[in-house]
This record gives sequence, C-alpha cells and structure tokens, in this order.
Amino acid sequence: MGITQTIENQSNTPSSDEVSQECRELLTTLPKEKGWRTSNIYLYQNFWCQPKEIDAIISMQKHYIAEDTDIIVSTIPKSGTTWLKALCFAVANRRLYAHDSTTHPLLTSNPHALVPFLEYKLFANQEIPDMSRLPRPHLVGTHVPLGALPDSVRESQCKIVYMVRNPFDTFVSIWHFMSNLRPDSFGPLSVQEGFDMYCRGTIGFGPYWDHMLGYWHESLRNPNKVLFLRYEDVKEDAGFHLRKLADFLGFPVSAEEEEEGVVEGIAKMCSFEQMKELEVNKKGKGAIVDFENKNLFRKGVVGDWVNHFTPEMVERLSKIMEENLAGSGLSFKI
Ligand code: PAP
Repeated sequence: MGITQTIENQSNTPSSDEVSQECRELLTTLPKEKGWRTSNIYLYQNFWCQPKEIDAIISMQKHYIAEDTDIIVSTIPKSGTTWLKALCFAVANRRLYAHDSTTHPLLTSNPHALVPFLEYKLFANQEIPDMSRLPRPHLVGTHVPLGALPDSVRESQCKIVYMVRNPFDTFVSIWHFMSNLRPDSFGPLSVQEGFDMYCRGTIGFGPYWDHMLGYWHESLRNPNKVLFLRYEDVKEDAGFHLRKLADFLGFPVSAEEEEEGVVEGIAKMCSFEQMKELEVNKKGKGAIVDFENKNLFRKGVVGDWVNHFTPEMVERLSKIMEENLAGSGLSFKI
C-alpha cells in the first residue's frame, strides 16, 4: 500500500501549548496528510497519527516499562476496543468482582475508564504516570502498532490481546464516529472522501493492514504472547473466545465457574445490548478523551457495511485487502 510521503506546507503545526517542543520540532520533519478531525495527521514510525497522540506515544515509548503481569489490550480504532476492554477486565478481575455482582465496576464505569489507554490517558498531556499506583495486573489499552511499543513489551512476559474487525465494517464505524466528532468548522466529511483516506491508509494508527499484520504475525510466531481475536468470531461465539481468553491470560475457567455460568454471565454483561443501556454509557463522557461515551455504542453488528458500500467501494477495498494480506494466512469472511 503506497503511502503519500509528501511534506506539505508547515503552517498548521500545533502550538507548543498543545504539544511539547520536542514533538513540535519532530512534526516539521514528518510527512503529513489531511486529518479526519485535526488539520493534519502525520506519519510517525510508519503509522499515521494526530499530533497530541504522537507526543504521548513518544513519552510512552520512553517511560512505559511493561511488567511480566501486564495485559495490553490492542486494536485499531473502531474494531471493538470498548468491547475487548470490557471482556479483558471482566475475565482478569472475576475473582475480585463477580459478574453478577450489582456493584461490578463495568456497571458504573465505561471500559475505557477501567482499562486506560497508554496514549490517550496514562501518558497523555505530557504526564508520566506512577504505574505502581495502578492495581495489578495492570490492564492498559493501546492503538499503537506492535512494532512501535517499547522494547519492554517484547522483553517481558506481558500479554497482548488484539482484536481485529473486518475492514469493511471498521470503515463504516470510523466514518460515523468521525462525522459525529469532527469540529463544525471542518464541514461534513463525505463517505467518498473518508473512504479514499481509509484506502490510502491515512487513518489514525493506519494503514489498517499493516497494523493487523504486525499483531497477526507475532500471534503466529508467539501464541503465548499475542492472542489474536476477530470481532466477528467473538460475536458468533463469545463463550468459546472468553474461555480462550481466560486460558491465555493464565486464569482458566474452573469447573466450578462453568457450573455457575460465569462465562455466559460475563458475555452477557459485556454485550452491546447491555452496555449500551447503562447510564454511564448513555450520559457519561470523558472515558477516552472529552467526548460523550454514547458515541462508542452505535449498532454493534456484523455486516452493516452493506448499507454503505457501493460496488466500486467493495471492489477497491477487496483489492487492497487481497494485495496486502496475500500469503499471510489472514482473511475475513465478508
Ligand atoms: P474505539 O477504538 O474508539 O474505542 P471501538 O470500541 O473499537 O472504538 O468502536 C466502537 C464500535 O464497537 C462500534 O461499532 P459500530 O459503529 O459498527 O456500531 C460500537 O457499536 C461497537 N461496540 C461497542 N461496544 C460493543 C460491545 N459491547 N459489543 C459489540 N460491539 C460493540
């Protein structure tokens, strides 16, 4: 997939109030393209990012030291992050919080508040968190491609859970989300324009194919390190994948838990239908950055792309996927 490596006029470089001086200087050297909800996105270490994200990622790369017990929940935006965080939190903490407890944290907190992003929360705004104050095991989220995570992630025994979603539905979800959150001054984003940006790879943390392939190959090389899940598969059989997740994280489901229906209980608690109706997800805000949590719950289905794609769009994206995924063994049921 070709990435347009142009350095256009530099006039939109963010001010030093928004990003550190180091980042500001770096931005002037990076290829840039029109952004979805910021003036520009920049190509940093072979993936596209907004300026504030780059600033936080630089800090995360310098200061985050993964511990053996850390669990990193990774996705590209709109491929099931909120759901995956909920599932991981529920599984990893089920001895502390029973799925049927009326005080379960997932009933009153958005999953992003319980599994904070490295780049949007913990290392954002030029802050360096004291990780020792977080409850263990540390459960953190990221959209950063595998190759850009710090060395300690590879060198430690920490676990990575990755969720991929078919790129057709992911585009539709991104387009809706961005259309809602885009500053009014940018005007509406047409499907055609958004789709063109998506296909050229210029989406946050994209190109998507590079992102998924990085985690995919590592999951094949090192299945104890990276668990690779597909949104569609988990939708089809959440119980099977929850058991797999529990095994992978080192907290397998016991016979007693099976009898108590723990797996089914967690699947139900984390389902789109239940989570969407929670007060915190209808009225709350700020779980990731400053937007309403309700934007994270739209339809939550597989196959909504058929309502948005023209035959030309199907052809273009199918071709890109064929070209990029050829020989990898990674495929999608579309
Ligand atoms: P993020 O990467 O910005 O955190 P993410 O959670 O990946 O966003 O994307 C939201 C998508 O996941 C939405 O998809 P849609 O636009 O196609 O509807 C949202 O509806 C879906 N989603 C959120 N929660 C769940 C859930 N519990 N189960 C299944 N899908 C969910």
